[in-house]
Amino acid sequence: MNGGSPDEYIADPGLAEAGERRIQYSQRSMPLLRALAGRFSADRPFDGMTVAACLHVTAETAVLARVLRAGGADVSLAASNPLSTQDDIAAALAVRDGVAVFARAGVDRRTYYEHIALALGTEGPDLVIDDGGDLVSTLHERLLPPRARGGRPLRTPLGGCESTTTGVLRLRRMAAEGALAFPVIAASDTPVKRMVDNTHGTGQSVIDGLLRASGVLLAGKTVVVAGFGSCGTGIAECARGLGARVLVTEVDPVRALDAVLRGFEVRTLAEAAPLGEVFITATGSAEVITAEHMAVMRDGAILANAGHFDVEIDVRALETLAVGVHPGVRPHADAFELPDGRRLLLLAEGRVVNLVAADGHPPEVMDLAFGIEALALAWLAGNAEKLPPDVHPVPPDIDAEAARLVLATLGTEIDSLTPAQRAYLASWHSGS
Ligand code: RBV
Repeated sequence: MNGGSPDEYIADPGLAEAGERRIQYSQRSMPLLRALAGRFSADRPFDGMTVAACLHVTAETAVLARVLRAGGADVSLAASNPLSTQDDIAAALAVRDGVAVFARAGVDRRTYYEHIALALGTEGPDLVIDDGGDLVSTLHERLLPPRARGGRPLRTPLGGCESTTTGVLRLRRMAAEGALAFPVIAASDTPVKRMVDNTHGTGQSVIDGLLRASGVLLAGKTVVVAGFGSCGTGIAECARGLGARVLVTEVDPVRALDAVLRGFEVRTLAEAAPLGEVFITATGSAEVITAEHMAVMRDGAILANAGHFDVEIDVRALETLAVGVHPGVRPHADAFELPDGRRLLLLAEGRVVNLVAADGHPPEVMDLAFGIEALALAWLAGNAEKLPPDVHPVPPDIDAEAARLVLATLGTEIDSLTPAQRAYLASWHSGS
């Protein structure tokens, strides 16, 4: 769908073999996507279609790209974060699979957006799969002719899928303004994705990134988790599982109560700032940890962000406060020296720590998350024209189908309702 040679936009095509080994390794733990590859190569739901993806370029994403290819799609892929690309995986997809990959680890902001624009091709894709909303917003800017340049507008895609909560919130704001031009399915809102991906996937992989980057012992440490949504819950539980004392901060009274009832200490961030030894933001909001908090933090405090965008920790404030910076004290860890001699350690430049300092979610998690998205995209390929341009839930059958397929591969059987139970549940007559 694009004219560029695939090698031009990736770091090193020579890494393809190393990438292939890791893709194969992940694929072994992705039974749902393996089953879908078989189904899609028979049904070819995407025959003749182009799919533009903006996702973290990981081994699991590569398995998804192959499933889409098996279904007949022409696939292009840009990164959904400038630091999360795994260059060996980008090489394997570009060299071995004919996927048009525009992704290199460590690109600047301009190149990041150029790569997304390239992934959209010259005509525009039929379907999109996004993570955070950068591809969909870039695409919208190019649906109308850029008058100054006199360029040709892209055609409107049939539909798309959004992977993450931050992206869904952004799309809802677009839809509310009447700016969304095509239907998008909010994959991150399904119960299965929330449970498996947000809670368990984020919980484990954020701790993985924190440990790899800082090497800290969590047992006995005071860990502050800002935000107790489905991601923050998983992070708090995992940190507690490793023996940390976990303080939670929230703005939502229901979530705060949930945290209290699960045995966490709920504090304001101002209260928690001088107590915490590790801070992890997972709010999806901006300006959560600010100069005011940094001013009272303990020497050696570690700051990490798990949110999609790098806006939760005020990195600029930290740079301004610091009298000295020691970059790379460990991979993905920079120490900031404050005028009074305290040092604060910032991980992954304040970007999403589980994907920058670790490998992201484990394959078992992404199997379900991407399985749901692959099924949703195939459904859109046949049904998108019936949907108005808005944010739509994943059709409920898809969640159940994904769970059923995974249970089948595990050899786990479940009961079904008897006719008597079905009649009971359908009636309002019988009480006690
Ligand atoms: N995520 N992808 C991976 N291993 O490919 N790990 C995490 C991976 C996704 C996750 O599903 C969520 O939608 C998003 O990254 C957060 O940016």
